[in-house]
Amino acid sequence: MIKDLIAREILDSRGNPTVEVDLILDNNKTYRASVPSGASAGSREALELRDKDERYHGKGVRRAVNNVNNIIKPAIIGKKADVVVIDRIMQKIDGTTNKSTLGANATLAVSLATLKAACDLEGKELWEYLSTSKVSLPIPMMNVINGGAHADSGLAIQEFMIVPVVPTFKERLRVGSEVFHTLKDILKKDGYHVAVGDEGGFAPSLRSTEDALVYIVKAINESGYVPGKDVFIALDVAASEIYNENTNTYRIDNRVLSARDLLKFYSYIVDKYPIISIEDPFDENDFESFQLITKLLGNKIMLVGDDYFVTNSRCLQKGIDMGAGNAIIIKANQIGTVSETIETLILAKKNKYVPIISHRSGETEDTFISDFAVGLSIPYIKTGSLSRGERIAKYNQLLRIEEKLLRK
Ligand code: 2PG
Ligand code: MG
Repeated sequence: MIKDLIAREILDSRGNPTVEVDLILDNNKTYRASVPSGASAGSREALELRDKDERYHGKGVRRAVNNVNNIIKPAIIGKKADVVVIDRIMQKIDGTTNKSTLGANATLAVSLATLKAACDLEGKELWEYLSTSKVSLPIPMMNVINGGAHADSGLAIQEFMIVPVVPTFKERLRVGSEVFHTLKDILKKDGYHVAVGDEGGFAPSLRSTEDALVYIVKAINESGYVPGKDVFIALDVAASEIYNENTNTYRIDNRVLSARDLLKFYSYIVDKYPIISIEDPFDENDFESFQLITKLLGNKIMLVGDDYFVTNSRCLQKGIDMGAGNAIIIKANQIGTVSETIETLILAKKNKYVPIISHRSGETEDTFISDFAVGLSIPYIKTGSLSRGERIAKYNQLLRIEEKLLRK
């Protein structure tokens, strides 16, 4: 039974406040969870409640913390640690479709802490507790060059990721790390800065998208791997960030492109480089262009909806009905509870949308997404580059899980 709930304001990897919760059971054990935070958030995401006062440039989360301590706590004390039940109670108290009363940062922290308590009561690890069938280790999409809202590299595309597809997770991590360090060397040799952006990837002032792609292919080759065989490339354009709604155009590589011209550019780079997926290729409200690119490139690559779908089953259903996209980013804080996250995941799988679990650009040391990836058999994980502790913590957790699975 839940005996106590303590929420507090902690800092995320960018030094901004976020919510952490300790849930205490009547056996006096404590279960801790914290929530991440996005920079290029979709407009349909559940509300991340911020204080908007003088503290922390308005980013304080004392209201969300108070909602846990004063509203959620009295409603769940004495209840069993059952995540579906606790989520429903919070949804009912909240009463909105986007968690705007309590804040999705408040509800997700409680939801995750409840999940951790429930699985410990069964003596299981989180990934074991979540698994219903055969589990597998995900393929990482590692964000080695940062642009967009995550860095001041000047690159329009937010994330250039390498995707090592070698057999074990341990080897995928090794390949990723080797390519990352080769990339560092060749960027340095050409006089570029190799400081890292929010997700631990480099943020060099490259001239264009193609320049970044060329460097990545070179780094894969020079590391002794074969681009398009051992290692692929994934892109997150986060196109809402480069979209101008007044002119209905996109700014990329010092050019201003219509959706149609942008689509031509995507077709061109997909032909030329070993790209396996493009995330949020157009503005989050332009489902028609998303539908069109899926029609044109859907048999070659994954067209991934992040801001389009925001881990929300209603938004995903719209994509399914239109044939827009064929893959989906899963981020628990976009919807605000564990059970709704899993509902969206099930809907995606049922309709053959490839799920990709993801961190946020503002992260904490909580590694729950690694366990989700394995336990829920999610084939891909986006959790940043090969630097920064909050990213590496997720990779290291996957190493531990794989080791345990191989020992079985
Ligand atoms: C994204 C994410 C994570 P943010 O757009 O996919 O990489 O970025 O958390 O800033 O929304
Ligand atoms: Mg994204």
